Amino acid sequence: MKSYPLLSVLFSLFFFSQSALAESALTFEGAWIAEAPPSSKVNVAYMEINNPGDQEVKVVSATSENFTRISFHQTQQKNDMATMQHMDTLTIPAKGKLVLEAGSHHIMLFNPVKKLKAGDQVNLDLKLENDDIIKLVVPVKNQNTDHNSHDHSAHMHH
Ligand SMILES: [Cu+2]
Repeated sequence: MKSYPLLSVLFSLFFFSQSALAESALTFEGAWIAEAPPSSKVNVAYMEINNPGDQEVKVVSATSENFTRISFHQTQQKNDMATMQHMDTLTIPAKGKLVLEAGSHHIMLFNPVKKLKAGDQVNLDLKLENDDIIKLVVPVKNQNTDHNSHDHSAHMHH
């Protein structure tokens, strides 16, 4: 092995901390992933994203080593049916926040490599429009009975 890979890691770490300092970074509160029923092949992540900056910020994609695919959804109530709409980005308004919660915006995590249980921690990387990567460690928690009304396993996905 040459030293190149290590150097590039160090370089990107340096770059990441530089850009985090240079810009008004997003802050994340109360991030959690809901433990899914035994038969379910999806998990859902919730959090509050605050944007103290004076520019709108877009999260364009998310990745995790524990899931083969991640997308952004918004639940909408149509008549008596909750349907999920695919969102290309999570957009956090300038000096504002985006709340990801049951019945609203959420992050949909497909095909867990390892079945998650309450107490587990999941690495989740969010990529911004400017190519910055935000690395989150998100705890897995028991789903409240409230959230059972939004049963993702029953939904069709596009
Ligand atoms: Cu969804």
